[in-house]
Amino acid sequence: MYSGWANENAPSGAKCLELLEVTDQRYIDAMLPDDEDGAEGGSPATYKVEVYTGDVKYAGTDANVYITLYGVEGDSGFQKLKAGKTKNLFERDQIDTFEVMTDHDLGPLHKIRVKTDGTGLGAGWFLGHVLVTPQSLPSSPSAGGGSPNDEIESLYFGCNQWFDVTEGDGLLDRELKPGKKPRPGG
Ligand SMILES: [Ca+2]
Repeated sequence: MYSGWANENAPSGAKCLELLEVTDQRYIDAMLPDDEDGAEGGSPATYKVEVYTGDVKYAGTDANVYITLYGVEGDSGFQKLKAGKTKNLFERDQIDTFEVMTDHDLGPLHKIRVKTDGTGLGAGWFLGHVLVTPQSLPSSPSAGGGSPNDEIESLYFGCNQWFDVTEGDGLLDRELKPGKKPRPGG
């Protein structure tokens, strides 16, 4: 019967079209990353973040701490500061070092935001300051493997305040601006 022949052909024709579309879409998707090469700020960046917990009684905390870096080219997003290995973070008079990674270079940083979730016993935290140092990317692994490039300037974000609902202004969320590192005895 002609109708049967026609009905059999129609779906297979449609299938062919679908396959073509899928192939097309995959082709386009595969091409997209290449097209983005010319886009601004496309390469990922890493920032070394050093957090100094103040030398004050009960300064340490076991609460979770989060950071956002703000640059002229965008922000890092809300990121939890966590250690690669198990370590008691954010204890009194202690420096904890982290890496914050972003999908593009943020440009000159003008602000950071630090926040704790206030969890755990004695959740209060006295933050001394935060140092942020943009890291140069290992574009070509060198044989020497020493320090990356020249010295890159660290940004000093002073705080010297509590992140504690029962201390000071009670804030658990602060924005810090870069400033001059106070000289000892100065
Ligand atoms: Ca701790």
